[in-house]
Amino acid sequence: MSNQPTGAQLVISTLKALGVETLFGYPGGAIMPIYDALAGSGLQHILVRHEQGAAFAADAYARATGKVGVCMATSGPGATNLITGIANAYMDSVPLVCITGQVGTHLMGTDGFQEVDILGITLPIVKHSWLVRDPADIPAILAEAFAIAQEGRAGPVLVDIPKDVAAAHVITSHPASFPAWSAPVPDESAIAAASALIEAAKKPLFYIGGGVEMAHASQAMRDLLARTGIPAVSTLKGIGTVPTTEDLYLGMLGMHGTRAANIAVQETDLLIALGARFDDRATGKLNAFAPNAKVIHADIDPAEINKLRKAEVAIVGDLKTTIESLKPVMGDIRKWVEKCKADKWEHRFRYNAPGQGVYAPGLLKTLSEKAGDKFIAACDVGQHQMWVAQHCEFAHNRSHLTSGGSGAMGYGLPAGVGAKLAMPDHHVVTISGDGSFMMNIQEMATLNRYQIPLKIVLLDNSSLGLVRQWQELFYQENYSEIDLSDNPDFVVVAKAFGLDAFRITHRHEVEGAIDRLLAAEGPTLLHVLVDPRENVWPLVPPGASNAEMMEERWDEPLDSY
Ligand SMILES: Cc1ncc(C[n+]2csc(CCOP(=O)(O)OP(=O)(O)O)c2C)c(N)n1
Repeated sequence: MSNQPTGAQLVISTLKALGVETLFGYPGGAIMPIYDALAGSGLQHILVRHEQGAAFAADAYARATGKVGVCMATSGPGATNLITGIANAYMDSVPLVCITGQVGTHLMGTDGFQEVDILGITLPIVKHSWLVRDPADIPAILAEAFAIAQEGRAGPVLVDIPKDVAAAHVITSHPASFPAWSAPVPDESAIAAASALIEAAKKPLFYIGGGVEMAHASQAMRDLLARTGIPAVSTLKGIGTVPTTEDLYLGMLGMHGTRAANIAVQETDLLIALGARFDDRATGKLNAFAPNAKVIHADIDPAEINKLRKAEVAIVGDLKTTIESLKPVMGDIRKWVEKCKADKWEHRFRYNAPGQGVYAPGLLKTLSEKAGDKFIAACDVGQHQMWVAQHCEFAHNRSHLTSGGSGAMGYGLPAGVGAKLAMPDHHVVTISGDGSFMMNIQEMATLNRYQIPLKIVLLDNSSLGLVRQWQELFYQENYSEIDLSDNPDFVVVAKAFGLDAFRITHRHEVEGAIDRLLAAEGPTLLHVLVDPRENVWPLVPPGASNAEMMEERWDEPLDSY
């Protein structure tokens, strides 16, 4: 037996050298040499129960920490099970390194057992990918993979390693280094042009996207807000970049945005887009979006500039530097700011819903208030996700983890696993719907195995609520395949997985239940029965302009929940 390391051993030692502490995965035939090298290595490997869970958990780990997430899977079905998670990270620009086993090189191209061309399949949803042919290349390839995942606009990369390459002994390996990358410095003349536009604007507005936090620029953004006094709206991914309680923050814009945010976008004369990509959920009908505004667009990715909306001034480069460099001498915008604040107050959410049933928006508001500054929400996809975006308070950045671009149901539970491991001293809560929860329900076993004290709030409306809402509003109440009234008893299921679990059905139980949930020591599920007819408001109908928001109408006077 050679004293030289195998390719697999190099994978493990290089991951450690690159600073990896935790990774998520699931073993199988083609990746066995790597799992063999992993045992006893000191790396914390979390054995999830489905590879999709590994990718989502690694994604949330990356979002919560700002580091690179790492996941592993075997060839064939193991690798394809990662795909939804890879696409999710790609859409939301999350740095993720995915390592897949591949069948031996002599079997590649023969339709060998568990062979799939994962490089080919993932081509449109990765920043870069490698098929390793020589084990000596492993350190250099992994170093490059980590660099590419993080640099510029972050995203997922894939390293596919055939079994024989992993098993082979290496004679000499290339060092694990990759030239340091530094973000392009924004052009000074563009910064000056932007400052001039801001100085001249009567109704400027910040449009904060997820890119600000990805650039580690949240504090700079908070300072810029304080320095200029310009109101701000955010995208779904931008939530938490500035505290949601901040006076100048008007809320999320777009389809389920706040009325104040959408009014401000309609009226602004200068939209300052920072790390935002003019996604259709944010803009609504594009040619009616910010109709009176000039646009300043700052982004690390030049491909975003002028993609959907022409920018008067484009600033390509590191967003942190851009935001810190913007130092306009502000004109008098007091009237505009007062108007925005008045709209925010006038159109504030109300929580006095009729009836005694649990009102989900009120519950979520109470949850975030009780969890306080250490609250981190890992959301699933549906009505509950939009309610979290609308009604929860987020005091710090990286606290709102959601599948924004891809909208992948099943994200919430594994994302909670990843986030709680990353931030053990925070109140990490997965907020899920009954449909979404079922998609990765098996990860409760992961919580139990490692006794990860994640808290789960399951908002159960016995249906695919968001789809039901659209069918009600836009398909003449033709309810097609959205009924989940034959759900299992989730409290029993959670207990069978080893979690503590309890249920509430009435409004008066909310406070006590949240206190109990947050105080619980182990992984705990709170099952909440909510009214299946409840809808998310406001709503910009598909294809409409953000000015055309549909609203809920209540007759009772407005008071607090
Ligand atoms: C993997 C996946 N499949 C389908 C959809 C389409 N979809 C979006 S929301 C939704 C319903 C979600 O239901 P649930 O998780 O119960 O949440 P609710 O809307 O009831 O809060 C569906 C089916 C999706 N986003 N992701």
